[in-house]
Parts: sequence; C-alpha cells; structure tokens
Amino acid sequence: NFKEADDAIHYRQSAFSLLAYNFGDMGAMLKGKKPFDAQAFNLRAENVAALSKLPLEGFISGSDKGETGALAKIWAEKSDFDAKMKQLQQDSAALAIAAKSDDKKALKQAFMKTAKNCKGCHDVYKKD
Ligand code: ASC
Repeated sequence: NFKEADDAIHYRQSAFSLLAYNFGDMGAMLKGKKPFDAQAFNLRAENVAALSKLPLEGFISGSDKGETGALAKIWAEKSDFDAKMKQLQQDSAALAIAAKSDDKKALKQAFMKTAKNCKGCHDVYKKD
C-alpha cells in the first residue's frame, strides 16, 4: 500500500502516461499518421489491456489534493468511477483480442469503443 497520497498520485499518473503513449500510438496507426504494423499494434493493445488495470489503485481516499487533473467528483462518485475504469479494462481486453485477428474493421471498432472510455471519463472526472 502507498505510504503517502503523493505516492498514490505518482503511481496513477505514471500509469496514465504509459496508457496515453501506448493508446496514442495505436491511434496514430489507425489515422494513417504512421504505417500500420500489426505486430506493433498488437503489442500496444496488450500493453493497454494490462495498464488499464493500474490507475484505479492510485485513487485512494485522501489523494484528492494537489495540482492534479483529478476532480473531487471522483471520490464523491467513486462507485461510478470504479465502474468506468472496469469498463475500460473490459473494452481494452476485447481490443487486445481483436488485434490478433486479421479483421481490420473489427479492430477499428474495438479501438473506438475503448477510446470512448478515455474521453467519457475525462469529460466527467478530469479538469479541462
Ligand atoms: C488518447 C489520449 C486520450 C484518448 C482520448 C480518446 O490517445 O491521450 O485521452 O486517446 O483522446 O478519445
């Protein structure tokens, strides 16, 4: 367990940084900003599926402080926030499976479904 709120904040922010990097690279491939590479995409999808399990642990009570993007609403509506995180985990697990098939259309759909979690949660629980 975390000794200080700051440790929990650092943990979740680190996880989100890695998520954004891995997720963003898949987005770049799907938007044609870089060549699509099935193997690289598969690695990114696996990473996101694993990383999506990490941030929630860092949202301990008492860590709604400091200059972070996390709104206090997270802790006021923690069960909804938890459910949204679980949905991201489910959808990114499905994306990792879709990434192993040759069905590019299904892969894109699974990616868009996963991306909706990012934006949907940010709109409600993140500053700006
Ligand atoms: C990203 C990123 C997000 C999501 C979001 C998807 O690459 O950093 O927060 O995708 O823009 O809607």
